[in-house]
Amino acid sequence: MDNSDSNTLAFEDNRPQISIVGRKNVGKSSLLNKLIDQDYSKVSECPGTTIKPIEKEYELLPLGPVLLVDTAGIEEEGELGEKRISQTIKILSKSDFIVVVLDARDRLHPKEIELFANIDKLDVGCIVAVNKIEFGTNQKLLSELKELRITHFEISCKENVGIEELKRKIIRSLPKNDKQILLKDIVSQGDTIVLVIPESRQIPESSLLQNQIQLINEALEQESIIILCREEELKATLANLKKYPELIITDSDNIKKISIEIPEKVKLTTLSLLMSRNKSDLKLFLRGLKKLDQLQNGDKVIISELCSKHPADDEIAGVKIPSLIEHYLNKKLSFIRVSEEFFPEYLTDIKLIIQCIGCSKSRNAVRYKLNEAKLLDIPIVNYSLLISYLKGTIPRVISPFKEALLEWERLKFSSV
Ligand SMILES: Nc1nc2c(ncn2[C@@H]2O[C@H](COP(=O)(O)OP(=O)(O)OP(=O)(O)O)[C@@H](O)[C@H]2O)c(=O)[nH]1
Ligand SMILES: [Mg+2]
Repeated sequence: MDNSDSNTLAFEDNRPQISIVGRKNVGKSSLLNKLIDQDYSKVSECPGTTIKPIEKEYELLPLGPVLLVDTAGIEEEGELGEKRISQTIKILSKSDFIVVVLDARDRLHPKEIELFANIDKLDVGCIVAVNKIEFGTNQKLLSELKELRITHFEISCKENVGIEELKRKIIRSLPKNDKQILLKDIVSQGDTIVLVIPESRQIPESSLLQNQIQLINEALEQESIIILCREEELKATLANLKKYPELIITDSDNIKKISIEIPEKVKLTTLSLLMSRNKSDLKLFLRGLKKLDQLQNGDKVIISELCSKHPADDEIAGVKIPSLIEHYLNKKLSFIRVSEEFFPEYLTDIKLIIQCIGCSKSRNAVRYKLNEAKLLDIPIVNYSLLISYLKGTIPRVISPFKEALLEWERLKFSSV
């Protein structure tokens, strides 16, 4: 059965996506069919049979539902090939796990080496399946894999060899669906935390409330003390305490003022940074920030928005961020607002991506955007860190996050 027409990639789906990738004719579709024990994706001896992603929802026991995706071959082939290349980027950026299929008879193809290099840029699990082993395995292929320190599984879809082992390995390697945490890892029992209730127009109210509740819950679970106040009462609140709190969480709008008023030794951060850090990669964003100062007049900068339109979004993405940056750099840039699932293919020569924090989106939706930026080698930063930086409050706002702070220190001494 050919299912090539049923291929809408579900954006907001939180089922882990397992993608089967590789060159044409290596047996990707055969492997998908073997894994699910059905003739689902079309198999033929003709190279180029699968021309677009074929999805299959599957109950991978004992793990649960996953989305298996069979893909087109990765080789370049004129104009159509170009499209498939960017299709590969789309597939990789959405994958939670990747199975690369190779033909046991061949040596590594440059496109396969490029594929491995791309997978390396992502924080994603990967298994290499060397298929058609009944023909015998090319020793040169094995030494090339060894040189790249790539471990592999030997399989034959035709003879049904190694498929069950491969399946078990995939199950063991899939990332666990860990719950997002806001605060737990940075506070300890007995700590006092002051949450300055934001008036934030930057975050939709429902999401704000939900995050504040989670924050309070986590603080209580950690047996720490959490005090809530408005900005006007912060001074009086602190005056009532015998010592400074271990952490103050405030709004990006008043972070500058508060950071001046509160002694350096007190850890201080913003709610939007707490909310965004679990959906993102602070270290990647800090590296992106470093590129901000290098922007020149006319450089293209993407403002990437994920969330459904909130009246405040327009103001932040369309007005606030561009004018803050241009004012800071004293340069005129070319801002392009993008809200598609993937960055449009016609966009080239982008110097920086500024990503919204995705406050009403799943962690995956944000992760896909970060992966895309990594694969395209474009620096990326999110609204939250950018605004803090432009207000001169970095590294102060990253003070509670040890790894991010270390990265910032490292970047100070690096030329990147
Ligand atoms: N001998 C042998 N043939 C295999 C094996 N696995 C797949 N094939 C054959 O290889 C050919 C290609 O298999 P597909 O599964 O269509 O390969 P694909 O990678 O999906 O190919 P495209 O969709 O064209 O990129 C078919 O004729 C399969 O029957 C295997 O383990 N051994
Ligand atoms: Mg195929």
